[in-house]
Amino acid sequence: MANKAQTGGNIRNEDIARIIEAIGDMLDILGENQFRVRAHRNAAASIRGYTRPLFEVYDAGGPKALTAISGIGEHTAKRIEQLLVTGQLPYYEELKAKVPPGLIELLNVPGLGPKKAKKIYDSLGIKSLKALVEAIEEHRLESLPGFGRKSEENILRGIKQFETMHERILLSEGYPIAREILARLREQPFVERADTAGSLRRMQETIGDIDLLCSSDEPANVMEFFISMPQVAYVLAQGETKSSIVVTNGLQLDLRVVTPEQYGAALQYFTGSKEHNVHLRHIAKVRGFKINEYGVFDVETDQRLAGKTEEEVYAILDMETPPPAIREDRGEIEAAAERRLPNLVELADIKGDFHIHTKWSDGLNSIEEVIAMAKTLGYDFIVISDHAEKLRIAGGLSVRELEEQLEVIAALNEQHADIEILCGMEMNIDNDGEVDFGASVLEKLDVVIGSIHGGFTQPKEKLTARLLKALENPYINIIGHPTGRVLGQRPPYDIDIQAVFKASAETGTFLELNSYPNRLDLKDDHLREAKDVFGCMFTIDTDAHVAGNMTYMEYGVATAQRGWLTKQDVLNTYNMAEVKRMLAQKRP
Ligand code: DGT
Ligand code: CA
Ligand code: CA
Ligand code: ZN
Repeated sequence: MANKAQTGGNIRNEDIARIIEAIGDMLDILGENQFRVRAHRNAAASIRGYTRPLFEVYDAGGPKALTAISGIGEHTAKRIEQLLVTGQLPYYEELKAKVPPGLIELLNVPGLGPKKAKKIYDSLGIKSLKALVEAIEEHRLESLPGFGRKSEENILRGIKQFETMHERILLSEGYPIAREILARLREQPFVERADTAGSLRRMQETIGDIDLLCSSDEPANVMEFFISMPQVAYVLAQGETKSSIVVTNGLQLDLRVVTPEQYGAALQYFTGSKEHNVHLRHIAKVRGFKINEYGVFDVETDQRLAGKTEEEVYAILDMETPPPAIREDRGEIEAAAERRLPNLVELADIKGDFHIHTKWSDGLNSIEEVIAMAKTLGYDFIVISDHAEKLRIAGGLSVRELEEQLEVIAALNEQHADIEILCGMEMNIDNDGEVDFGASVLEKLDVVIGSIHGGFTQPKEKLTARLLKALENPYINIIGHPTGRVLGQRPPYDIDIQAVFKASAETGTFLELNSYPNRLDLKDDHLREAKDVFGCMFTIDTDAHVAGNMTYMEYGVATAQRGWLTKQDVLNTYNMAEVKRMLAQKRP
């Protein structure tokens, strides 16, 4: 049995991948065997794409379990083990000592490989990101052989990406702990009300920090409780009504305490967004009111008019209360004043999930385990949608394997009367817009997803043509993760998105809102445009490769809300008979 991962046990896959990748880069710089260099890069890519935390894999099965992950050999597994158990990797430290620190800093820039980094370092003596930005601004890189205006732009973009990647975290990295701490706060007798605020309450895809708010008549008790919670790693600041802590996974949380009388005004203010608040303040001013985190006041008499609840704050301005997810000053204030706020889709409306992988391809769980999870989520249906054979790296199914899966699913449907299991597949849209299987196979499936998994850097026309061709395929019901972005890692591919929306609406093809927290693709603004301008319809899918990640639906629904989607816009909210009827409409 493996040692329980201790010190380093909560290292994220992304951080492990970054270290393994850095090892490969340093080996490259040191002129080591290219085979070893590539092996490290492959392992890093594989870890990045792996959804289950490696520390869990390791806890369950030791280093041997790690080698089951593609790209991870025995050597790498041992190193990961070392990292997980001790939080240290001496081999990595050793390599770092051989490479100048300035060069290591340059290696952090996405898209700047070791060869180019070394050239910049050696020829121009640039030893930091700051110096690199300056050199680009002065166009000093252009003089280097193999560099030009274009590569300067690319490097600058890489630096920006690196910086934003480190300023903000994914919503999913902060949300669970915020919710956990909120629940603890609400249990305390001296806490009257407590909520999240800021970008986390608005469920923005990335957040700068975690804002919490509570009301109490005993602020000292609240502060004392907050800084003594077991999750606290250290206390950054402790005040009478505001404290900041860092929790064990490195995130910062701020808690403010206000009086019960002020709570609504404070919650409104600290929820933001800033743009929403600025607009609201303007409306208040026109009416002779002043609005701030303490309440709404009459400017002339200074009399306090509202502030105990958020509803009260909006009501005094003659408005309905807009749901936090849409408080971005993008029309919600007008809608609230005209009493035509959208009836946003909610998690409770979701009756199923259209995009789930199992161990038949690159998922981790069996179909039975997926069914069990679906039942705990209260679903009426699920779609098993594994990859097909052309996506070999994802263990895609051959026609024969698919036929076998169809039989297995039919048998499972016999056993489970309370849930319907649909057989779908995720087709890979190739460079010509063709997919793995033709009509004779696809017609056997209940649902077909078409997604792009490669060729991301092709010209706009080519990428768009691939998607348009797939949209015209009468068997493809859903376009998976339509823009291909991966937050902090990969920009969306360059497509004519409006042409895709138009074709989606015309062909009756649903657009996926992929709930995976680093995808959330389509994003909020795109959802709204696709709906309002083109009349598209959507599915909210998790693309879970681990049954536990089917709970990511919550992030998808939040993003749908941010895109102003209602129940009617989302296929997963319809009952099975309606879903089948709507899917059948595209079939020949
Ligand atoms: P973040 O943390 O960057 O993801 O974004 P937020 O929206 O959470 O911003 P944060 O944490 O700086 O402040 C929380 C809320 O407080 C913000 O959404 C609105 C409010 N707020 C902060 N600064 C200002 C300000 O200067 N004016 C107004 N009207 N509201 C502000
Ligand atoms: Ca914030
Ligand atoms: Ca804040
Ligand atoms: Zn998928």
